[in-house]
Amino acid sequence: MNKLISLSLSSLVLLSCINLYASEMGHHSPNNKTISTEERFSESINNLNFVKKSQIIKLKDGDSFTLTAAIVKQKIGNKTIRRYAYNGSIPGPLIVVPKNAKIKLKFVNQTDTDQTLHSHGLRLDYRFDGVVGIGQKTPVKPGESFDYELFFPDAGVYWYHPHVREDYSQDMGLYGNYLVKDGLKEEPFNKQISLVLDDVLLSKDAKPYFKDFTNYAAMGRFGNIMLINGIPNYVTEVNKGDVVRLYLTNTSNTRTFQFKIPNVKIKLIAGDASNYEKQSWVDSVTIAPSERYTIDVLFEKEGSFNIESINPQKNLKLGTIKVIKGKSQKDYTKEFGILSEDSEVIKDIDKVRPFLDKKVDKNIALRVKMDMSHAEENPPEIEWEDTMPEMNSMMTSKEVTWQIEDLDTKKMNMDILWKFKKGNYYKIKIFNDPKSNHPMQHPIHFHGQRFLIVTRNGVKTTNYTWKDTALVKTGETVEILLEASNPGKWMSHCHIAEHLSAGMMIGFDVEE
Ligand SMILES: [Cu+2]
Repeated sequence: MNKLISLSLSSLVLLSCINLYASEMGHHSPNNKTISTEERFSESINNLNFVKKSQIIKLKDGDSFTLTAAIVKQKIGNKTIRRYAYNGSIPGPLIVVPKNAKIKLKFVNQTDTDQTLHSHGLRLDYRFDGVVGIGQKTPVKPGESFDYELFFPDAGVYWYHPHVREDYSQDMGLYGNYLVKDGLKEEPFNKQISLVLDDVLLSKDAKPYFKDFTNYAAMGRFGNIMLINGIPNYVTEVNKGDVVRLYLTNTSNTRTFQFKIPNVKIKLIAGDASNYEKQSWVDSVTIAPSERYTIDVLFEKEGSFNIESINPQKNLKLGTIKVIKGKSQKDYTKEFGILSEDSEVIKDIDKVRPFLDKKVDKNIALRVKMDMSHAEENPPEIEWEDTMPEMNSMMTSKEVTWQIEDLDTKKMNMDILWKFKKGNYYKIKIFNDPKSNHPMQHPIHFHGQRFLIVTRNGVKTTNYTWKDTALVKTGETVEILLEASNPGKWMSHCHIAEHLSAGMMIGFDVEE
């Protein structure tokens, strides 16, 4: 939405009303319902502990672990704000487990809102997927707990977060990584660091979060302060000569990052749920909400290196890597210089290759229904920034419905319930309609399964990685091949938190 948008008369009236009640407590909303302060989530920081440093927790097969979500406070810039944290930290503990481990995780809710724990990307038992109404009967109420049984069949980087009002609870700080290690593989790097990318909105025009609806429902709540591992101006230190493995996760509500460290060589290793077939050199990594990428970086020179997110509108500095002259260590420079292949991933995908050219099984289109007239003639492929913050903040899930339409059955959102058979592959063609009222990119996530991105605008992928989320840009057609490997009741949805709250989800079953 770069250009001016013309509004219909009714929406102008509506928007000005919302504007009033957002700034004046107790004002009447468009529905003539009194909005009281109770309907906002609390912003109090009384009697709260400060957020702590995140821990690394190593677990083995059969272990049990307790994860407690609670209310904390955090100083960001010159503001101290109310936050949510898992085990006191943002991100929550980095949970390191061996591949194929089964873990019992007791989740305790000490926040003041309903929660669940969703383990993003894990092909686990659907009853422990944390989706209310599908795998889990009820949310975990404040003061209650729930015992999750987790299973980690795939090596790589995954993450956990609530699956109730993500636009609020996740934005408040509820997210953390799982790192699943394949103990048999040699790892040619000196140091590994998980970088969780996020942003938070603390500008003077920021609107509060409301209990009964989601605001910023058009573009999502873009933050104005960039966070790595929960903090602005993140700094870390590595030694000169180090090859550093960076695990990137985007936990923001809506921001797509174009991750870059200028003046170093970056090697792309892995996507969401596996290594790439072949490693490659990259300048930057485009990472949408909920996606993960693993990269190796060689720091040959001492000095300060910026971590940036670059886009056509802004260059954002996310943090700094300080390269110091450290003590001598194993030299992985030679290994770093080689682009290797992962024979296991290649073998795994060999089994799937016969299905890559199969016919399309499901056709969906991504659209929005809102009380606004046509927006743009040439919308950008990715909305990198909130280009219309005033209007975006006023659009709520009551006026905006984001839609996934099944083009064959004409069904919409949760009226869609696909039936898949375990062991089969399904080609799903996703069209992001650029003529929709407000076209925008959507990171489409499938729960409990993995898939390959087969084509983008008809162009075939030449180097595969298993994915659980596909960024579908405005106007783009993306074909994915879903491997129905994990039986149960599941959902697929856009991972822009506000789009999910505004309806953008479908259901699917995988039957034995
Ligand atoms: Cu979306």
